[in-house]
Amino acid sequence: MGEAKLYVIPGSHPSMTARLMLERKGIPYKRVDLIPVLSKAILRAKRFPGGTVPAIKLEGRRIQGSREIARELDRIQPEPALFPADQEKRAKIEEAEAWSDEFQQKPRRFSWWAFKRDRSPMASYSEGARLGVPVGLAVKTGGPIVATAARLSGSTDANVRADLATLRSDLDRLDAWIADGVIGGPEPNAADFQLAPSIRLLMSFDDLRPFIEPRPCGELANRIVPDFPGRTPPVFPAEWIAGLRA
Ligand SMILES: N[C@@H](CCC(=O)N[C@@H](CS)C(=O)NCC(=O)O)C(=O)O
Repeated sequence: MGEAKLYVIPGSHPSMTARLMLERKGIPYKRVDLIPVLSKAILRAKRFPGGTVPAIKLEGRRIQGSREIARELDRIQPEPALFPADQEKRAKIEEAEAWSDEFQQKPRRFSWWAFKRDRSPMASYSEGARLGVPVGLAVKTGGPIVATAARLSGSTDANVRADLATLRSDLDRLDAWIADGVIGGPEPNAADFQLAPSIRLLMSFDDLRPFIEPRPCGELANRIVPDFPGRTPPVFPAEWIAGLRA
C-alpha cells in the first residue's frame, strides 16, 4: 500500500490536527508542505475531490477534512481510540468536534487579515516547512496569495471585529467543556485534537495570548500541541479586543 502521505499547509491548524492524530495512532506518514491557494491546484492534480488541507492518501484511499480523517484513522486502527465506544460520550465529543470545526474559521480569518496588513510574520508560521522555494521568497512574492486567501476566508474588518467580539464567550464554552470532562481528559479524543491547534493559532497573536494562556483551554492547547509555529505582533485595534480585557 505504501506509506501514508499527508498534504498540509505550514501553520494550518486543521493540518496540525491530522498530524497529531496520526502521531497518536503511531501511523508513519510522509508530510508534503503546500503553499496556500496554490495548494488547491496541487490537490486537484493529486485527484483529491476538494481543495483544502489536511488531505491524506492512506492505504490507497484519498481522505480530506480533519473530521473525516479522524473517523478513517479509528476505522483502520481502532486503538488508541479517538472516539469512545459509549454512545452518549461519543455524541458529546462529536458535538464539540463539529463546533470546533466551525470555530477554525476565526483564527483563519485573523491570520489572513493580519497578513494583508503585514506579511513579515508569515515566515514564522513556515518554520521547518519544505515549500520547494525559500520561505523568505515565498513571503516576499506572496501578496496575491494573501489577497486571495483573505478573500476566500472572509477576512473583512467587519467579520474580524465580530469574531473578536464573541471570542470571550467561545473561550468560556471551551473551559466549560473541560470542566464537564468532554475535552481535556487524560486520553485525548478527536475534539481535543480538533480544538487545540485552533487555540494555539489564536495564541500565536500577541494581542490574544495573554487572555487565553492562563485559562484551562490555553493550558490544554499547550499540552496537546507543545510546538506550534508562528507569532504575530500586536495588530488589532484596541477597541476590537476590549471585550477580552473587560
Ligand atoms: N474544516 C476543514 C477545512 C480545512 C481548510 O479550510 N483548510 C485550509 C487551511 S487551514 C485550506 O486548505 N485552505 C485552502 C487554501 O488556503 O487555499 C478541515 O478541518 O479539514
